[in-house]
Amino acid sequence: MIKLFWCPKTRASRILWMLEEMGEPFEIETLDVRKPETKSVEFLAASPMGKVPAIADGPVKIADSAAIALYLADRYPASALAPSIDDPLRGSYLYWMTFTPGVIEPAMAEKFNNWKVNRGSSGWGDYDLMMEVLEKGLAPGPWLLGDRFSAADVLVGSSVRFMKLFGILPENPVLASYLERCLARSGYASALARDDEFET
Ligand SMILES: N[C@@H](CCC(=O)N[C@@H](CS)C(=O)NCC(=O)O)C(=O)O
Repeated sequence: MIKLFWCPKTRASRILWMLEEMGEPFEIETLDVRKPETKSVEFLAASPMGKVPAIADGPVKIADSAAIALYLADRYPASALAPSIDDPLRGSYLYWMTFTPGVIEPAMAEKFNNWKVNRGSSGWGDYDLMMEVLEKGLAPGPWLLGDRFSAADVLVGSSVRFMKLFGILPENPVLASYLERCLARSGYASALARDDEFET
């Protein structure tokens, strides 16, 4: 059975959402990333940096939201969260699957730390360019791949929620309605409800 290494109010909520969308059986090992003594040997084998989320699925042990989401969507195709390899949507899917770790998260760090970056030479462009491209990608809707909800929406939707939580999401009807659609999914609602059960 898939095991999710999870800590409340962290990026682990993304993979809990993903698992809820998939409908495959899974179990959760709860830890507190701030308390090293709660990090099991199995968790550290899955997550070399000691970061959540991580999963164990039989012999497969991996960390990092995007790597995990890519793995799960392909490994469990019945969940229909990834276009197949010969589907024309596959390219766009892969682009958006790497947008969170490769573009959104560095751009968030830029914003928080007030870095001055050169849009042309920084791999993520800059925060404003990231927002522009994100909004353009979401504008046709309802999902990044049009009518088709995918694992890319789990990664990007959760990143949009984090940006809102941290007060760096611009007021924008496209972003706001996308976030609303994500939050209305029962899988996301139950993943976030679990966060609320824990005091941190
Ligand atoms: N790129 C990773 C980042 C994971 C990450 O930084 N997780 C934080 C919690 S949101 C963590 O585990 N921090 C604890 C630590 O670094 O010790 C992903 O997207 O999964």
